[in-house]
Amino acid sequence: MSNASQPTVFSAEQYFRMQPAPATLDQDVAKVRAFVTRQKKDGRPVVLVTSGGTTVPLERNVVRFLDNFSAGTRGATSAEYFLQAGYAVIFMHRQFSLQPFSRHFSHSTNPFLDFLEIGPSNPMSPIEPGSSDDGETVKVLPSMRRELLSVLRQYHAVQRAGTMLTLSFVTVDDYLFMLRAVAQEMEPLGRTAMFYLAAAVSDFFLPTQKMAEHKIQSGKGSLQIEMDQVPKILKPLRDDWASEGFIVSFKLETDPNLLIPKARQALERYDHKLVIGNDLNRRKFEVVFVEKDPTSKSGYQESWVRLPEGKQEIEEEMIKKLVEMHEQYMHGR
Ligand code: 9Z3
Repeated sequence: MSNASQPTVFSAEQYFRMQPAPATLDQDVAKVRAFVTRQKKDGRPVVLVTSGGTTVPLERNVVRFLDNFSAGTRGATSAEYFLQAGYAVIFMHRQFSLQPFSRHFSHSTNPFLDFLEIGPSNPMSPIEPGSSDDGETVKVLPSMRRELLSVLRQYHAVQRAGTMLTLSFVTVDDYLFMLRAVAQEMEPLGRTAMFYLAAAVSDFFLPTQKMAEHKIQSGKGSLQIEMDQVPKILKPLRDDWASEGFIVSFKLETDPNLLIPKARQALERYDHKLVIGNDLNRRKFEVVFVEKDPTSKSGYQESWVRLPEGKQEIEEEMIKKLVEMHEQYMHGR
């Protein structure tokens, strides 16, 4: 694969006319509408958190696809801190990527089967529901109880309050159609809406009409695929779908020297509130908030957010700062 030749550049409108909408979009939109109406009535700010990577299928009957590294840690962690700060969260994530609360017991880093044990069921209540016939039951290891209890309490509180709506996408098409539809549904929230776009979205896609219908066959030498550019969606998001919302996007780079110039370029192009720059290898320890600032010589203001000593999650600091910025924005400052 190379990007030597110029890929076709589609406008967002062309893209949405050309690509297929996800089959469950209408159902998701109905859920978002009901959720937004309820949160607006309750006077809660709403944040759309996007999380995880998008795929780009190479065949219509998809066997192979292009993917990326994102596990959805940033999005799932941030969603918890937004909930703690009193926000309602629309959590739009890549199917099977990390989710708020359950992320603490992910199958790869902290498998939940490892902190369960089999023990005798309570002899005082011989018909303990859920126990097996031979008097055994499942118990949580004493060493894990405190952690599990704390996460479970928060999870149940959010469920009771009805402040989180979870949606999922797989492909970049799903993601873009869903982002547009959710943003349009959030329009009535005006300035109380925040968009926190942490998903790692592919820059390239393969238009349906250029896609092989069946599994690409080997035996014909090397595989050549030319992809087109995904349209720049932040522009219509800012101009047409969520003109009043507080839009925060992320810029990911692997060359630290590009981080600030690229974040500034994104602000210039899309005119949203804030770009959070992160370097792939340093993203859990430091990020940079880049904003426009007409009073500074460069026209921009950068402030680094770093993981404080003794803390585990940089998202705690990031969300604290964002909530303050959003409050000022909501109050017209
Ligand atoms: C990010 O930069 C996120 O912070 C990460 C989080 C994907 C690095 P993890 O899921 O990683 O916690 O492992 N997201 C945005 C990446 C992106 O696609 N940005 C586009 C770009 O850089 C602009 S929208 O061009």
